Amino acid sequence: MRGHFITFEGGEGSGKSTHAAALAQRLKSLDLEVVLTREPGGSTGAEIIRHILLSGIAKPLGAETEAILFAAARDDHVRSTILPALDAGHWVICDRFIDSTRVYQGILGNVDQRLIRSLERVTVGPAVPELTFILDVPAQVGLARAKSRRGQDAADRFEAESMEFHEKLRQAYRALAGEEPARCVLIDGRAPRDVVAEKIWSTVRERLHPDTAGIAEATGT
Ligand code: T5A
Repeated sequence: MRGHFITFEGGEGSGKSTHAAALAQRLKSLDLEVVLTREPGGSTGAEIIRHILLSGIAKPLGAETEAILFAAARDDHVRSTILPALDAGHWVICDRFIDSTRVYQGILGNVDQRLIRSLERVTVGPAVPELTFILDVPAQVGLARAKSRRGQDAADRFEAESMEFHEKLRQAYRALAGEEPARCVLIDGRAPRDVVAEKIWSTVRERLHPDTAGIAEATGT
């Protein structure tokens, strides 16, 4: 695995897609090869499973079955998209990954941690993120943003959960950031977009040195 793997996490409407795309753009401006992807989805098979999960038709089967479906999608995504890109030395930026399963299904859905960790071991293999940005916004702010973005469309399976669910989700992400400080960076997502983007960019520069990566790529060192 020669590339770099960065993930974005957080509640609904916290700004993950916005900032994953902004970071991808910045890395591309340095002539780096970047793959911007998302979960659930990011490969043909996983996009089919995304449709099943977000439509809510799997909800009656319970959180454990949903966790297994997210894992099936991840397995396809990791094998078809993420690992080939990392092996080719590319930068992979993923909108949601393992922490979403840990938090949504593990903590909020009460799925046994041993099952969550086993599914993770099987699906992720060497594709462990080096850096994870957790965008933190109050549930009310995130849901209002998500609602204004989707317009007249109906809320999906998880967005439609209660305010209490989304506030617990926020607390679970904050706790996770505290448990894994070497990988996870908690970012205040309430700040203006450019402030959030600068914080993300300075962290990536400090930890993964993209400015010199382009030179190394070009010279094969
Ligand atoms: N899920 C996923 C699980 O339960 N388990 C799993 O293992 C996985 C992988 C995915 C759902 O699946 C669940 C979690 C999710 O519920 P999704 O459609 O991919 O669903 O939805 P989300 O990931 O929640 O994405 P959203 O699009 O809702 O939120 P984002 O990406 O966090 O927010 P973004 O960037 O689209 O921004 C929302 C709006 O806010 C504005 C943007 O312009 C946009 O309009 N915005 C800001 N406004 C003001 N200030 C800022 N700083 C702003 N940043 C963004």
